[in-house]
Amino acid sequence: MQLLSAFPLTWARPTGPEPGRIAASAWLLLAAQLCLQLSLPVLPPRFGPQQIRAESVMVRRYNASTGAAPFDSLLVADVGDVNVNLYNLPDSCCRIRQSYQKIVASACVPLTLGGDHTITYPILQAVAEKHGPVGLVHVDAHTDTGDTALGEKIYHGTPFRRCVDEGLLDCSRVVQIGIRGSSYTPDPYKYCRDQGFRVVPAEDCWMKSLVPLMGEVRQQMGDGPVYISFDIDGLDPAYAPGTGTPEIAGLTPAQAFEIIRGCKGLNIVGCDLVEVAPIYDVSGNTALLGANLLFEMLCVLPGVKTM
Ligand SMILES: [Mn+2]
Repeated sequence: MQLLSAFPLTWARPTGPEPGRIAASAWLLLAAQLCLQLSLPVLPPRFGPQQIRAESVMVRRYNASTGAAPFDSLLVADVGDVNVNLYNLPDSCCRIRQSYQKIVASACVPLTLGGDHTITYPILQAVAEKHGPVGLVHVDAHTDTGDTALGEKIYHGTPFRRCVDEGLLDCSRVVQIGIRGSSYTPDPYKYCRDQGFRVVPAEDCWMKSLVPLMGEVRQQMGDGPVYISFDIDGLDPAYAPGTGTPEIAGLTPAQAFEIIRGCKGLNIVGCDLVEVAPIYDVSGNTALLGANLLFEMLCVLPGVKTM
């Protein structure tokens, strides 16, 4: 049995830290709740983890569709939030990296609730330090490979460029699915392709099953370590309006299930679900979707038995 043990972390809320609290909800693993005081467009996702937790009460023990029984197979714990520095983004990344270094050192596979997509960068620093450069299944409307914004190297549009800079990705084992929308440059995917990433635009996903695509992705990933980073804006805003940078004509929830279920059998070493921004969807449906996608990720982790 793979051990996913509870790990004491401090608990950060927008209203101030309560050191030492470990949330008691049953199944979610970790929230890196990145609060960005200085970058207004990405402020809203800081409330994502708590709303995903709230909606996760509707998620049950077994996956009736796939037969996966994660709670009969793994020790699953919500280990609370990573404490971040509200006034310093680089220091927040440092704190996230240090927290995840402890988590991966204790043989946990972290599933992270976001939060701003920036968090994937320090998480992958810790994950790659343990496992070496990782393959990446990245679902998103955007490639998140920008270089800078207003001169800043760290924000939610740059995490995967920073990961490439630091050698954290096995670039021939990177796939980006659902990419679309208007861009700042005439060929926005050039950087990704130059690195060896496979870019799958949303147009290539429209009105079709993604089961064949995932067969190719499993071949691409091979036996090496794989990280899944799922930006909720990869889905169409009709299904997931609660996000800061929506793009029309995106993936459907059924396609999201096909992508995640298609990762079964891979050597998954971590996952995240990011960019849920509750203020844009007070109904909670986006967060409910996020909670279910995290459950699907839990169901495809190595060691999960089927009924
Ligand atoms: Mn993103």
